[in-house]
Amino acid sequence: MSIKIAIQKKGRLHDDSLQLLNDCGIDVKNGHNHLKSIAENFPLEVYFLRDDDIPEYVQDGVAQIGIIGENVLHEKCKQVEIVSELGFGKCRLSIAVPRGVEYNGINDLKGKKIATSYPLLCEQFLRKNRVQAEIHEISGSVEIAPSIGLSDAVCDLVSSGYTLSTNGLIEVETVLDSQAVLISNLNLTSEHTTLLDKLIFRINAVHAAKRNKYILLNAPNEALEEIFRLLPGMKSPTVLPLADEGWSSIHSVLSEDEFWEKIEALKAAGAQGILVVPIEKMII
Ligand code: PRT
Ligand code: ZN
Repeated sequence: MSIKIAIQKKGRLHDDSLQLLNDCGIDVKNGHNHLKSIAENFPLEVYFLRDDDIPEYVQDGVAQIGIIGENVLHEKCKQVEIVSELGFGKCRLSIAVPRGVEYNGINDLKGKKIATSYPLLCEQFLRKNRVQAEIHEISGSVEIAPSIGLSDAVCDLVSSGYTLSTNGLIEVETVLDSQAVLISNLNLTSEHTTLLDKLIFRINAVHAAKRNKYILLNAPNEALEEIFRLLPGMKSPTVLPLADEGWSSIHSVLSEDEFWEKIEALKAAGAQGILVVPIEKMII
């Protein structure tokens, strides 16, 4: 018995999806020349598909789980559950207008023509804001639509903003913030649920490891109290006496968000020889 996962065959989510499985200790060959691949050390079959098809395949149970951008998931409007946010494939669906066009707010889109590959999300956004505009669905190269006279604005995916700016467009509204998510079929068998739980456990360990760093430092014993206050650790820091009398070595875990501030404070409290080491997996 194995669980089937659908991931993008090629494109922006392919490498990160495979890398995530890999970081979870699951060996899968890439899908450039295959429709499917069987993992060697986990009961997992990987299907390589166009991203647009993944929500439907997961809804229908052809694959029990899948990795997909929230933008595609919400546009396709299928009945599946989001079980984990994966932190890659980050982008936003935004409305942009040509530079130089006066824009004072969303009401300026009234009666305008908007080109997009995301007609449903664009429509929902306009309706929520009580703006009536004409949506023109196109399947690619949305960013050139205004310059060839096809539309007054675009509703397209943006990550760095480079594509919009080189096409003379300015982002004016965010329709959706998106990232890759793990989705699952709504009617999993108990065997599939058990396998999915195992996979999520590993994904959480990978994510926790990425958010944290292991640190080692030396400090004079009189500074320990202040240093303990700064270091929450997973439970409490490990303290080992050094050969030098009156000194200790302290091991702990710091979260990425507070990392630099804490390092500065630790130095100020008397810490020396601070070593920072990446964590491969972190089981909380
Ligand atoms: O062949 P298949 O249908 O599977 O792939 P695809 O061509 O439909 O999708 P692909 O591989 O381009 O993107 C897959 C997913 O990656 C998207 O659905 C998003 O969830 C996510 N993603 C993240 C992005 C971007 N960032 C992104 N920047 N998808 C597309 N873009 C495009 C955008 O459309 C625009 O053309 O990149 C351009 C903008 O990039 P910047 O950096 O210039 O702003
Ligand atoms: Zn696609």
